[in-house]
Amino acid sequence: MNARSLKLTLGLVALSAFAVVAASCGSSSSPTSPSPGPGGGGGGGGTADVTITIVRENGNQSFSPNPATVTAGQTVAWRNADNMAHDPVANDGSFNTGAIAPGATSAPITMGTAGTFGYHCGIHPDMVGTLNVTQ
Ligand SMILES: [Cu+2]
Repeated sequence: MNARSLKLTLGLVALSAFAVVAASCGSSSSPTSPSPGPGGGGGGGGTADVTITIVRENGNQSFSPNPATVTAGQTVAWRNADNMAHDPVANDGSFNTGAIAPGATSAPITMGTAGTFGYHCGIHPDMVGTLNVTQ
């Protein structure tokens, strides 16, 4: 190997090393790794403390469990097990998941205030549930 081809080889190595760095930079912009909240105690993993399943449009049997119970400060999400979109929204407007596609789970919603919250589906108002937030 003469000096010229050695230089060329080194240049290629440097180039491919740069490509690897660039590629790993690109992929690291994907979702940030979830960090467990302070105080420990379950949860973590980016999921809610309590997940309520949307079964189907069926009056007060539309959500499971119903009523659901969560401690103030914890998070709740709704998982849509039905084959149509649903939109859990508090009767008092304090929360609204937005429409949840079939098979999808809403973003976790933090329940900051203790109380009993009735909610319904914004798309199918006959779908009703209750969420008890304890102190
Ligand atoms: Cu609905």
